[in-house]
Amino acid sequence: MTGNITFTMIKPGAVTNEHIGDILKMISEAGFWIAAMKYTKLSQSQAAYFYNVHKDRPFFEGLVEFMTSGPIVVAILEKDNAVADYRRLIGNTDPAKAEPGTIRKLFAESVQRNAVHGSDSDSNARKEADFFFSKSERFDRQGNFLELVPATEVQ
Ligand code: IDP
Ligand code: MG
Repeated sequence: MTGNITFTMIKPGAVTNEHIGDILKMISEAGFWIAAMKYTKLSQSQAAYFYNVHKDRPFFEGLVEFMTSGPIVVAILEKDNAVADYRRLIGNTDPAKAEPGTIRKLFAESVQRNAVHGSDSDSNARKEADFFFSKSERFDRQGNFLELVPATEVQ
């Protein structure tokens, strides 16, 4: 089976406020299969690399500090139209602008401490998934290893 995937992190804040269970429940009920998952903590260099696209933004230093401040949950989510559907489920970056019922509206504390990450494109989803998980750590709904299209073919 070829996965249509996105990548998520439950960020520090949402983890220490004990929202892991609430957020995973919303993810499952929205039809996403949790293809891979782990509990980890980002190093300074991992956080800086992950958010490299934002390195010149005024919020970058604070973002790296926040993202390394405590444990996170990282996961690969599989579903048709995963990237767009997950962005809809999490809501706007700024919880004040997020739709009611979205994960960020419910659990974000601020624009920075906004509960979860969601990939913004298929190619970034693939890069982010490969950054955290090996081939033997991701599974499809039948319990087999999740086969993904070669990274070079992901737009
Ligand atoms: P996204 O997470 O909705 O894709 P991005 O613009 O990619 O939003 O920003 C990455 C992360 O950087 C956000 O999720 C948030 O934690 C943080 N961030 C974005 N904009 C701001 C800001 O204006 N102030 C503080 N933190 C911000
Ligand atoms: Mg983003």
